[in-house]
Amino acid sequence: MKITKQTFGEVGHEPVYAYTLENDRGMRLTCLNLGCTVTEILAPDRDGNLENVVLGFDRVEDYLRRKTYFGAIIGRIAGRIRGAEFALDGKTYTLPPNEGNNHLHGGIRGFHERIWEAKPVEEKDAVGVEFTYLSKDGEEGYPGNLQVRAVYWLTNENRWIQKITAKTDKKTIVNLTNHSYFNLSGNGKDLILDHELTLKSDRFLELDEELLPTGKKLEVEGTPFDFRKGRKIFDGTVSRHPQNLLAGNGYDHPFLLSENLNQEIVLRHRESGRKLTVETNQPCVVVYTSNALGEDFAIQGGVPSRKYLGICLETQGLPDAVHHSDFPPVVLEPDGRYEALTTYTFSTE
Ligand code: G6D
Repeated sequence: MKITKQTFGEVGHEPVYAYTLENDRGMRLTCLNLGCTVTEILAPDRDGNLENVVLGFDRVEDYLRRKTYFGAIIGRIAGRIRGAEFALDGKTYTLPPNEGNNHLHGGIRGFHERIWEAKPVEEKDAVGVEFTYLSKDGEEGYPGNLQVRAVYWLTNENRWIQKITAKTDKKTIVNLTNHSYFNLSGNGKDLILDHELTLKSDRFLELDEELLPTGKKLEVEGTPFDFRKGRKIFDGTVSRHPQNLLAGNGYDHPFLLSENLNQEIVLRHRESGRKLTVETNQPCVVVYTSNALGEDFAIQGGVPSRKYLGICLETQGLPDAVHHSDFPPVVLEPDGRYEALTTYTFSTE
C-alpha cells in the first residue's frame, strides 16, 4: 500500500496537492486538499481493467469555475436552506442566497472551495489522508467556530472509508456529505442510464419547484422511486411522474434509509461487472442523476460533460432539516460531536 503526493495547482497563493492512495490490489483513490475533493477512483471491472469511476477535472481552475461540486465535501450544510436563513434560540442567522432566494451547499465559498490541512495517515491494512478545517464563527453566516476532520481511508478490500467528525464552541447546524459523481462504465465512456440502483428505502421526500422538501414523505410503492428490487436510472428519465419531471427528468431526491451500515445502497453496471456498495450511519441519501450537469465543458481526459454522465449518492441528514421539526435534527451543541461514516466498497460480478 502506498501514498504519493503531487502538486495539482494553486488557489490564490495556496498550493493544492493531490494525494494518491493505492492498495495492494492496484485500486487507487486520488484526493485534493481543496474541499477534500476526490478527483479519481481507479476500480477494476470483471476482467481486472482499472478505470476511473468518478467524474472530475484535470485542472484546479475547473473545480473553482464549474459549480458541479465534483467529488467534494459539502458543508456547513449540504443541500438547500429555504430563504437562506434559520433561527436558533430565537436568533435569526442570514446566509448568502446563492440559488435564487435559497442557500445551496454551504454558500458562495462552502467547504468544497476551502483549502484544508492535509496529512497522510497509515494503518495496518489501510492508507489514508486526514483533512482538517476550522470554519470560523460567521463564515458564510453560520454561528460557531466549527472544527471539522475528514479522514479518507483506502483498504485492501477495495473500500473507501469516509469518516467525518466536527465539534463546535457555539450552538450551530451541521450536515455534511461527499458529492462524488459515480460512473461505473469507466472513464465516463457511457451515461449512467443503464446503471441499476438498489435502495433499502420505502419513502422519499417530496420536493417543491425550488427543489426544497415540502415536508411530505412519499411512499415509493408503485412509483419510479421504488428501488427496493433494483431499477435502471433510465426509468426516471422517461417517467411522467411529477417529481421526476420537477427534478429535470430524473432524480434529485432525498431517500429515507430503512437500514444503516447494511448494504443499503447498491449501484451496478452489468456490462463492466462493477458494483458499488455504499453503507452509512446517515438517515438519508440524496440521489442526483446529474440532470442539470452542464454540457459546455470537458471533464478529465477531455471527455465532454453531458446530462446523466454521473450519479451522486449523497449520504447525509435530511435537507432543510432546520425548518422541519419532524426531521432528524442537524443542530450541534458545544458538548456534542457530529459523526458521519460512509463506506464505498467496489467489487465485481
Ligand atoms: C443541482 O439540484 C441539484 C443539486 O442536488 C446538486 O447538488 C447540484 O446541482 C450540483 O443544483
